[in-house]
Amino acid sequence: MKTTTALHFKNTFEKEVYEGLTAFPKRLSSKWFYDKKGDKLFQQIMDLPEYYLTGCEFQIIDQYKNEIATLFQESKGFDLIELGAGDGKKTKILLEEFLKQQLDFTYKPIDISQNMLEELEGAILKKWPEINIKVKQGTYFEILEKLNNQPSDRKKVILVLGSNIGNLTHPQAIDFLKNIRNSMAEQDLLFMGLDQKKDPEKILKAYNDSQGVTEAFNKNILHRINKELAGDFDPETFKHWPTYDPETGTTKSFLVSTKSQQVTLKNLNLQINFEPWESIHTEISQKYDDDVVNWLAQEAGLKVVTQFTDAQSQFTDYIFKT
Ligand code: AVJ
Repeated sequence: MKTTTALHFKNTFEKEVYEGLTAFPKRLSSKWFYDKKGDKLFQQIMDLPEYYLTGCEFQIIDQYKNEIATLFQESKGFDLIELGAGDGKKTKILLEEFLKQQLDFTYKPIDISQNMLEELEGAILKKWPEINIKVKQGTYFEILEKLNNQPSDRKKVILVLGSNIGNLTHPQAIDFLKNIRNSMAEQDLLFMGLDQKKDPEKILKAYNDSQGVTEAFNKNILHRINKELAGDFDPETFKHWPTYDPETGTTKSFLVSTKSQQVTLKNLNLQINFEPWESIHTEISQKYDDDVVNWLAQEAGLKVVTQFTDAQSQFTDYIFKT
């Protein structure tokens, strides 16, 4: 019983869930994974043996921290702005190096999750009380908007680790990079980690781990809908299904209904029908190569100036300038 009256949504979550589940094919955005439970599950994912991304980038940063610090340093000081800081596990290696080299810097971690930010700030100040840290909660978009509206002459280094932009399609990634570029002056740098194309089997395992943590992470979006929109999804009747297309480098994750069923979301006054084996597309995790990265950069008016990779070229951290 779809309502015939005008629809009023309390927030973008309601609006996007409504639009995504009444569309064909059905979809839900991966940005809704990250409630309190989702944050915890993603932290568990980063510790999984199959989820090689975190370990690879950790290793790269640890190996090249000295060179990286030299590229970032600036006599008048710099602001390290991290988009999607999470628990800051990899960034802490850099912070430690900057402190060791007595660089003048301010750390500005930004995350969509206030929880994660509070934990991060607490952990950092406990370890290094002398650090200059200013946390900010918000989406990438809101933060970039703010950066653009408050130009500063201090050098900015923008950090986006963990292949976080892999959740965007190429056109969305170009838009995002253009936005970042608009906030960058000549001296500023963008440091971005991007997961590379590799053995499809290895990629698939990273999104389908043996302990089922990624499955729980994917299904958490259904639990969240149940909780926040008074829904009656039975997550057990959906199958976690990641795919990897080596031609495009796109990993896609789905939730597939194992039977014909009807789901009600009371708060949206909405009933949704699922055909047997009908899918909900929940995430893309794009994999890259140097050609694609150079193309994206060029489209956004950026240039790759340096790059660091691990011994097996599984993951690469790129430094871009305007
Ligand atoms: C945080 C977007 C980089 O796509 O690899 C991990 C999220 N999803 N396992 C990724 C994720 C499933 C992750 N990013």
